[in-house]
Amino acid sequence: MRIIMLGAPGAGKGTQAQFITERFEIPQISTGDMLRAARASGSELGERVAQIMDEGSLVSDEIVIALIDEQLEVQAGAPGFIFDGFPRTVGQAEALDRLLESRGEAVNRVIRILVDDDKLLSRVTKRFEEQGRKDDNPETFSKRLEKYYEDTAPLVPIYAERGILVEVDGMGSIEAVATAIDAALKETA
Ligand code: B4P
Repeated sequence: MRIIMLGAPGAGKGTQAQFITERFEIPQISTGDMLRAARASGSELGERVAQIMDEGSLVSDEIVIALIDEQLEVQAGAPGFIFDGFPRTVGQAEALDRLLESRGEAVNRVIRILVDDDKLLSRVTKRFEEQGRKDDNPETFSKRLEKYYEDTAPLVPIYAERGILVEVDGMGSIEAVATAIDAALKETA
């Protein structure tokens, strides 16, 4: 099973990917986590991505695709993957198709978590107050949301046309959303 978590920043992609990882026993590949690890390492790459993330922009396709390629090698033999926060652009989606195809694999499901903009802002603002993640400050968040609509939302019709898109209401509690995803995955299995 190869699953993509799709949704606006703060929709709960990472939160829900953790539940799916446990249920299907497949690894979670989070580009956000990988990029945060790169910046924490203090490497030259880390310094470059830190600036991009803090201003609410997307890290270049080239960097992100290289990270994914590396992870697919590291995790070769896994029964599937959950891609959390990737792909975020049409270029990334095309690269993922190529990477999987070269391994005789393909994406099986795309779970789109739907949350209103106001709710996204309140969740991310809460995390900003609690954890101080720089890209969660309200001003940067509106830039991230803009980038989502510009660069990531165009993926929705692409996956819908393939018949692998599953849409889930993400407005409820974490548990309610997890239950809805579980039901949607069962229904489309
Ligand atoms: P990510 O780490 O992917 O961050 P995100 O979009 O904000 O998070 P997500 O939707 O996973 O929300 P979460 O579960 O954390 O990306 C960060 C940055 O990295 C990007 O802006 C970009 O710069 C860069 N990046 C990452 N991938 C990239 C790529 N492929 N290409 C280019 N750049 C890339 O939930 C958010 C908060 O809401 C949490 O505090 C959570 O507890 C809460 N929450 C979740 N679900 C809830 C619910 N149902 N009810 C109440 N609260 C909930």
